[in-house]
Amino acid sequence: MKATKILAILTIGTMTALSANAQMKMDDKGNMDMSSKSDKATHNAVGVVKAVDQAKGSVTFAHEPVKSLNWPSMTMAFQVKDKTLLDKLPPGKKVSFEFVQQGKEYLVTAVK
Ligand SMILES: [Cu+2]
Repeated sequence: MKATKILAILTIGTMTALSANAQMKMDDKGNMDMSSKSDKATHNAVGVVKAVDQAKGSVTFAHEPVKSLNWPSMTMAFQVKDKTLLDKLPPGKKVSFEFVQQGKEYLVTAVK
């Protein structure tokens, strides 16, 4: 039953991502290379670094809404794929970053 629920959530998430893409197409922003068709969708977000845990390799962001996941703005922790990414994440800095879902966690894969 749990799997069914997760599948439903994923389906809604995909639909949301597709409609977000359609809107972007109309806006002609040029950033259309979204991986909504892959299993491991990459999400883009903007957030302010609130805390960094070097030992755990995690970062807490106060992030803005994430359309591709239908998330409102919130403060939450992410794991980083590579601890060197933490060098780009001084507390207080506002960055845009990419992340993927990995099991129950969210993993930052790139910081811009
Ligand atoms: Cu969040």
